[in-house]
Amino acid sequence: MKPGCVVIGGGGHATMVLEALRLQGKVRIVGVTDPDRGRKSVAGVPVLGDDGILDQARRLKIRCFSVGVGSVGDNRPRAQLYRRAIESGLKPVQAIHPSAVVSPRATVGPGTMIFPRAVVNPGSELGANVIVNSAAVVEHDVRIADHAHVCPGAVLCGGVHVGEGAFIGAGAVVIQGVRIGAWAVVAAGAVVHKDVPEGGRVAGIPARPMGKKST
Ligand code: JB2
Repeated sequence: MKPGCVVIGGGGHATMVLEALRLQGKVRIVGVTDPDRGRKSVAGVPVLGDDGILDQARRLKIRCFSVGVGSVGDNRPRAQLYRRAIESGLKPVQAIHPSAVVSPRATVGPGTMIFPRAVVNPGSELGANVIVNSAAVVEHDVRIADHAHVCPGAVLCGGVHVGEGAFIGAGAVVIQGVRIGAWAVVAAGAVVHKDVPEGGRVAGIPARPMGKKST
């Protein structure tokens, strides 16, 4: 029998995760956890309760999980939920949409999700609990550390490094070889041609620290 799976979080991102898991067909989706008591089901999947459910996983025959919270702009909640589920003895499951193109020479970490029409090219290494969102392009030899989120339509050119928990906004372009520091934020539509330090926040074309006027 396929392992029982819970999706943590029941908003918009969870609907994407649920669809990828369903189409992948490797797990039996048991339910969703969400603190919002008004939410009874998500995309036809029952909301089981809040994250306290994770401690009852054995009784509910749940063996694995996927983080279904997108937490745009701050990946810390996603990282915390991932650790919480691991501490509850659950195994992270990948959610790779069948229309994504993932090179057999790329490596994809546990709990990582790759959404429709995304591309991950040879030599790239994706850590745990990473999101490569719809139609994002991860070129060759890119490294993306745990909990980072590459939003829809973003392009990471060859050899880019994305640090732990970094956030790359929709449609942003990171030029080849650039390093994005841990927990940094790249705004939607930015074109990044220089390294961004840990915790840095940049926007614009070319990207500059947020809050500073272009000259
Ligand atoms: O600690 C939590 C928690 N915090 C918020 N545990 C659990 N299990 N669930 C949590 N949530 C729930 O996540 C909220 O109660 C809410 O139901 C859900 C967040 O839903 P929302 O649609 O606001 O955000 P999202 O993270 O699912 O989606 C955002 O990020 C995606 C990447 C949206 O901006 C999407 O448009 C975007 N594609």
